[in-house]
Amino acid sequence: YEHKPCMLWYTGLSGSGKSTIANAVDRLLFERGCRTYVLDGDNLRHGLNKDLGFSDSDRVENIRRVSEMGRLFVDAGLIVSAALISPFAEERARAKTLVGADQFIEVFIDTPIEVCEQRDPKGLYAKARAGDIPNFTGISSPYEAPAKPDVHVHTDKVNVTEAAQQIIDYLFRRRII
Ligand code: GGZ
Repeated sequence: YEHKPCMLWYTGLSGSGKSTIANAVDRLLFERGCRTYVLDGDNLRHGLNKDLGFSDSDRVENIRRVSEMGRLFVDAGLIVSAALISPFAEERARAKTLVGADQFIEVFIDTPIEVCEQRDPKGLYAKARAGDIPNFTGISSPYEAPAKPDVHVHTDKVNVTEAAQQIIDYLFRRRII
């Protein structure tokens, strides 16, 4: 299968399902024979971005590094998935410019904070509410939802399989795959 390189940029709250959906899409693309790579914010924070915390300026730097790295993989011809909260519209716009507007696909994983907090798979929301995690997105740090995402995934209406298919359908329509 032939495909065009691009960057799928997943944005959404902690616990919204970004990584899960990005990995489901990546698997489908891989099965089609696409060359792909996943950049996960939480994973990268254990290595490349170990020195960064969650202040506004550290998040800006986190997003900058991931976009620069993503750009290298796109240049190498891959379909890159970046899953980061990326709470600031301005930084997402910067990433889009850096990667190239026509190769950048903003995917909004739209899960209401009540649902994320209910799931709380790592107990982070409970800790943030208790004041044990400062600058927690959605609680003590802002999240700017995308105004016009390329793909808007309503996770209260679709499951992971359907969400992944919605993104694959978009890539078909755009003739990327
Ligand atoms: C938000 C935090 C925080 C704070 C730790 N705020 O659900 P997770 O655990 O696995 O993913 C979250 C991850 C967010 O890292 P990102 O690199 O995606 O964020 S950003 O794009 O804003 O730079 C969460 C965990 O780190 N985590 N503390 N204070 N999320």
